[in-house]
Formats: sequence, structure tokens, C-alpha cells
Amino acid sequence: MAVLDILEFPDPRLRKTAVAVKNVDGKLIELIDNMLETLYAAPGIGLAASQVNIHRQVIVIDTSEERDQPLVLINPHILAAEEEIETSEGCLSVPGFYELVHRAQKIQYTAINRDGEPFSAAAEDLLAVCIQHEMDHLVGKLMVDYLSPVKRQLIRKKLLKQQKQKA
Ligand code: QAP
Ligand code: CO
Repeated sequence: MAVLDILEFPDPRLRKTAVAVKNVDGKLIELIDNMLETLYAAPGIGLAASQVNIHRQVIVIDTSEERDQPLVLINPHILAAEEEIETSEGCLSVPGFYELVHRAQKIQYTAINRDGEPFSAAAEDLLAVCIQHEMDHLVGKLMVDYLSPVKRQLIRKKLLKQQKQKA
């Protein structure tokens, strides 16, 4: 297993649209396991394949306290969404920034799991928010897109400066 490099805003590769997975084969399971390792190492609660520059519809999430309940979503779809919630969100691709974002509080969704089996489930609160945040990554959308242009530009400048210092 390996910890993967995470792309950071405003990297244009974060804007790519992910394609649906056709087969859950050994190579995809290796990607999933590397994404989980990357998620736990960060540490984070959610990571989309787009963030590690793999443009396939794969998400890993763990919102559990003990960090022992990995959730793998391949080709996720939201069937229904209701109620509104405003949560302070972070993003591994926007390190150091937490901002309020409106999302649906409850969702019903379908996806394929790590064993290649389709399933449907419901999620609420933090898990529901996290699934919506990660699904946005798969269509090249970022949490900063929900902020005012002024805030987004400020975050962009600060991160670019930070990235230049690291390089
Ligand atoms: C998305 O984000 C999320 O800035 C997942 O310095 C987050 O795991 C959805 C992280 C919150 C809903 C609520 C962020 C780690 C992790 C940082 C993450 C950082 C270190 C973010
Ligand atoms: Co994110």
C-alpha cells in the first residue's frame, strides 16, 4: 500500500470530470486501498480519486470516531435529497481552510462497494455532507466554488504562496 500525493487548489487537474468504473478488478482495489491509506494518513474523513489525479468515480470515506469504518463508493448516485444543513467543511485539497457550505441534510444514494456489489443506503448529517462534498470532486467541483469570489481568490492566493514556498 502507498500514501498518494494529493492535488491542491487551484491545480487545474482538480477540475476534470471522473469517468464511471466498468470493472472492480485488482487494479481498482489497489487504488481503493491506497486511497484509504492516504485518507487515514492525512488524516481526513473523505477523499475522491480526482484528488489523487485518478479521474475515475471512486470515493473513500470514514467519519467514524475510531476511524475503523471505511466506506467505499464506486459510481455513486444520489436518488433523493432532503432538508438543508450548513456545515463547516474542510478539504484535503484546500488545506488549512474551513468554510460554511449548505448541503442536503439527508440523502438516499446508490453505489458499488469494494467487492463490486451494488447497494443503496441512506445517510444523514456529517456522512451525507461528506458524500455530497466528495461527489462534487468527481465532477470537478470544489468547496471553494460555494464561496464568494473574493473569498475564493484570497484562498487561491494564500495556497499558491504556500505551494511556492514548499517547492
Ligand atoms: C470533506 O475533508 C469534508 O484543511 C473531507 O489541514 C470535511 O477530510 C466534508 C483536512 C468536513 C464535510 C466536513 C483538511 C485535513 C481534511 C485540512 C477532509 C487539513 C487537514 C479534510
Ligand atoms: Co475535498
